[in-house]
Amino acid sequence: MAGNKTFTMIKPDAVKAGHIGAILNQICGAGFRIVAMKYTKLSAQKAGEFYEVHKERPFYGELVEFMSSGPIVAAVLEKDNAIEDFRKLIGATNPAEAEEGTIRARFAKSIGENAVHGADSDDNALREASFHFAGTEMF
Ligand code: 3AN
Repeated sequence: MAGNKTFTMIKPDAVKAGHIGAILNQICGAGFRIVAMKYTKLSAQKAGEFYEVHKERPFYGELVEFMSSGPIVAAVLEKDNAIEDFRKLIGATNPAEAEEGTIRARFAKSIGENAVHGADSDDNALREASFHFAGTEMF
């Protein structure tokens, strides 16, 4: 899936606030095709595994607790230059610094509760997609 796919999650804060439809609309309107999608909830253990790369960071515990606090939407998306274009579409990690009109500027509350996740490399997109989806669930 190198090059043209990315992985995203609509996080518990945005789901709780009722923004699933608006966020998916913005993603599809920006030219991304949905390859796989699931409405699910991570256990604390699964969230811990997903964010294992951040294990040493001071916010790891808070991140795991938040990401397992409610349902999420997980999805694999396809578009040319997917990783970079999706990162641009969602905006900076801290919504206060996110460019106007980006998903985080529109829907995120704080650096911790920032509405959406976007994979930051082809390798991570592949790892994250396989974490959530079997090959038979991607189309
Ligand atoms: P991004 O999601 O923009 O790639 P990362 O990889 O630096 O950002 O951080 C992963 C996730 O960890 C972020 N999406 C956010 O939910 C959380 N996070 C990052 N920095 C902080 C922080 N200073 N305090 C609390 N949570 C944070």
